[in-house]
Amino acid sequence: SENGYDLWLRYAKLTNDKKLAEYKKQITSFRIEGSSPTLSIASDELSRGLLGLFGSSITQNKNAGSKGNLIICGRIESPAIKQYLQNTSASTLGNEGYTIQTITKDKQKITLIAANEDIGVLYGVFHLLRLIQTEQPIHQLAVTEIPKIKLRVLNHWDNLDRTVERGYAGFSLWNWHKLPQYIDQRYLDYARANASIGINGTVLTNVNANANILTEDYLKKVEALANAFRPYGIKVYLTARFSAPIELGDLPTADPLDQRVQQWWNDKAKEIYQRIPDFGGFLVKANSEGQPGPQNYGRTHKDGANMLATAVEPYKGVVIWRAFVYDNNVPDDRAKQAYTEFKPLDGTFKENVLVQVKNGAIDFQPREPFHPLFGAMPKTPLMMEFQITQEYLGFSTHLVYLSTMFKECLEADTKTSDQMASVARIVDGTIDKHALTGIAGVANIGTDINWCGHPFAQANWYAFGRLAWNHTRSSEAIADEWIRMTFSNEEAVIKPVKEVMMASREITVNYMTPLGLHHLMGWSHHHGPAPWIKDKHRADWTSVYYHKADSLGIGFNRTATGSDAVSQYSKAVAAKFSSLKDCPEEFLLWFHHVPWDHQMKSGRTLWDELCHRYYEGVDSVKWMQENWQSLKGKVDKERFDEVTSLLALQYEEASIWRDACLLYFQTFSKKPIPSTLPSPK
Ligand code: GCW
Repeated sequence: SENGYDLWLRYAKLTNDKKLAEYKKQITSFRIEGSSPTLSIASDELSRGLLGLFGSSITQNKNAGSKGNLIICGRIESPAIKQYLQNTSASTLGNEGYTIQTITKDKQKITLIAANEDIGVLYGVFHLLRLIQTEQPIHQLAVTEIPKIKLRVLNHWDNLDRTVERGYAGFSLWNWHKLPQYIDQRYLDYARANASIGINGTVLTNVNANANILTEDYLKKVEALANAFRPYGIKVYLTARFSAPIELGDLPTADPLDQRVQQWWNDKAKEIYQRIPDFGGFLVKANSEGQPGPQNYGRTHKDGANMLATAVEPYKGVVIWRAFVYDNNVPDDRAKQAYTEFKPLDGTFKENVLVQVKNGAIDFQPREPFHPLFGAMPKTPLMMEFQITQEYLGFSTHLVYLSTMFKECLEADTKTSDQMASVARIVDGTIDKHALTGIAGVANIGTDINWCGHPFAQANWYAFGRLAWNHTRSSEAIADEWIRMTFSNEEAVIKPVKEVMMASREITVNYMTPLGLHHLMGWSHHHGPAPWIKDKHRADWTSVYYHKADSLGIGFNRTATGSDAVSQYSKAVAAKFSSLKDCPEEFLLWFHHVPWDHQMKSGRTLWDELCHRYYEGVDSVKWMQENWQSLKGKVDKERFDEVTSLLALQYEEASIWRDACLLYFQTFSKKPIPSTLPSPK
């Protein structure tokens, strides 16, 4: 049944007979040069993929000299591959890159998939299969692919009791109870899906960390997972609870400058690497939201990160230290804290430390300006942290394609260099010449049959991987291939679905937090609207802190007359955001407290514009529903019905968002809802 378990790897038989015939002519068999666990996965994938797509099986040739048009896969160093290879120097491909070339020799057509390492071959196999899945021509291929970012990692916020913080797709995949003996097929399917999009690392555990993961009993289980993932090119990382030396080691302190503490971590690292020689390293959330950290001992993030970096250094491990820090005892604007704490530490971290920065300075909002740390720490590799799970974007209930949001941040120009210093070019090491680079996505994966809860949430996992490999890819191209692989190659399906996906994030921003509003979500759950929440627990966990609506207007003044958070950006960017006139309207209320009568670019007043946005957002969900209905009979009933009900729920919730926010803000603006409202998207 079409329950979504197969993700984008459905390999449904091609329905275009003409194209099918062409592909079949082009590929009559395949051969794998060499043998290894990774190469057998590549071989299985080719057999399975081509069987599905062609509807008939393809033979595997064991020996050279076979006739017919064939695929040959293997390492560049293998003589059987080398003889065919055209103008590709192995040195440019690195460890993970690959080349796919069509070679014609004595009337024989060979599709060559070659790489320095086996994992590159597997990536190349997925690439070729994707071309066929999406009905692209393959008769004259000259592909060279090299990832732009080195560490492409999922962050699972999975707890040891299998609950998932901010997870909306069931429970954690990791069945700690049955590990290490029992390797669930699901682990392999997970690894395969990740390999198909080039993800090469996974942090198994929540950043709100439990020290127990570092005990021997758990490390055995982690080792079993690492062994299962290794052939798919995926390294395992763990979160390190900073106080673990106290909790597990009976030490009186976790002070990073204490020699016993250092020794404890050195020993722990040694123990881990004995089990898992290619262990990726540690991810750490310290001194944030109550988590322990070096500041508990009067030390800095640098001291903490470098201590762990020293421990994993002999084994080539890395430390990924999060810049998401905040503390309610810091009275300043919450948006400023990460920059305030980290910027002065630039240049003090060891070489195997990356600082992982969320895309925006608050917290994974539907829209945020890029984080001011990007471009501000040239001596430190900054790793991007996106959230794939939709904590503030309707959970797995709302259809929101996040690629456009990821791209908006990646393409933002920080103006911190003479060159075009987009966030992407900082993260990928181009601007500051970093070899160690990384990007993380907080996973939206769980035990739900379809992995992600919403059939369309799969597209966000997919898009994250595709962008992590190559951030210059367009959201539209990514959506196009995902739809073809996941649903159908029919234009009547692709067009409406792509339109819906491409518009979906802006629609969500409109019905949740338009014009730069943020964090209006209900306390703690972060799902529905609660713009009225104040003074519960702490100021900056409440909505009124962020929107600051009053009788004069609405918005957070972050200019020099307010919190001055703008000054954390480069001069040029700060000048733009500071100016009421030049500030892009999508960030207006992020940076300014604006009078209700302020005239917007549309000619409407701010209040009327706000009403327009909220109504437009909700009406556009109706438009999404209508589009989806046009697919009846064109996609399988199971997923059709599922998305139909989810969109109905989304419509209901979008309406609640609009009504709750407008009725509440109206108590300040004291203005009527305008009589002319926009027509849907
Ligand atoms: O987004 C917020 C979440 C917390 C999360 C924290 C973080 C893991 O509400 O659940 O904790 O950020 O990123 O550390």
